[in-house]
Amino acid sequence: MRVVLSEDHRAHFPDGELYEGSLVRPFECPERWDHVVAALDAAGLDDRTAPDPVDLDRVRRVHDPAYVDFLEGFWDEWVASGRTGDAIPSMFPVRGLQQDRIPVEPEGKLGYFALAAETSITAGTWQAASASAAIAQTAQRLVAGGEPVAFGLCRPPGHHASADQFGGYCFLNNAAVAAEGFVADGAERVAVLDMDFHHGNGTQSIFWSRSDVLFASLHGHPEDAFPHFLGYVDEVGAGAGEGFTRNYPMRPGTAFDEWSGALDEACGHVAAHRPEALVVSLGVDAFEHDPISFFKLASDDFTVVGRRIGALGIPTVYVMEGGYAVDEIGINAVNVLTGHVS
Ligand code: Q9C
Ligand code: ZN
Repeated sequence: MRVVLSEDHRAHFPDGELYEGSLVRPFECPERWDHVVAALDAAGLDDRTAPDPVDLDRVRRVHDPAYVDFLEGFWDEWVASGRTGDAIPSMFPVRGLQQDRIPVEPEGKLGYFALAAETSITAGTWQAASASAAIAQTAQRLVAGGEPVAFGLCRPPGHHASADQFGGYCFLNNAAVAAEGFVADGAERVAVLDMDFHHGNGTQSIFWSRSDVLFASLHGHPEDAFPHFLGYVDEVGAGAGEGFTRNYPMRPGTAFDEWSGALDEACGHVAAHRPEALVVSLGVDAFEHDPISFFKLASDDFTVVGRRIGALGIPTVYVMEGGYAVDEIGINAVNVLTGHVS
């Protein structure tokens, strides 16, 4: 299996994450990547490739150009305005406020393009986020070129990022970039299967009105879990996209027997779509010991997940998403990959 990865992720590591009243060491930390690499080594998955330079024209097929410009240039604006610490959004265009006017002052601009306050922008955020998208693009290119499966070891993750908002540790939506890459290369039908514990609100919103890219997500129920405001079962897409979004919200304590039933259903929808390519948002925060999540999957269950996805027989790009039980993130992610090819 081809693996695409880069050290550029290290450029993004904010000083703190706003969490339960404190600034804590971010859960989304660089050692997550090291543990995945160590597990890839242990499994003999050593066919490694560096990403090609990011193709921003393709990124702009799923992200608002003004948002891409914001991510690329914001840190310099922030510093030029006299700030020295990381940029943490704290004011948002919520109900009752203007939705469509972009403030000039950096704090306002930051809030305009943010969906949550736990995610900071720091000096190296653009370097890391654009490299992460480049990894997804390169993995997609490999699979479009005939590889049956590739893994993009993306960091930062992407599935919470919408066309024009960052948050949930995400800046550019790597899975959406990969899925849209297949469309750009001529695919008529693509599917995104999101197995991260959290709902992939960004990916869902990007493809909401489209029938060519099916989106299916298994996640903590929005009544109970981040991102709180999307991911209900009655969200099925709109217009031409009606029926091409599928949500499987599950309650605290959900274990593999129930979760795998939802996976089977989601895989059924994926198969019925007859996609030419599949993108998997590979979060492993459904793991039983994840510090910020509440499902109960065991490490061995992830092998079964990979086997189930591999049995679909669809050319597949895996992109790394969440997973915060750092010591086990590698084995859990690699179990999916080895399951896929077994
Ligand atoms: N009490 C990803 O897994 N905060 N993002 C959760 C829980 C944000 C997760 C707080 C979690 C974002 C890619
Ligand atoms: Zn997650």
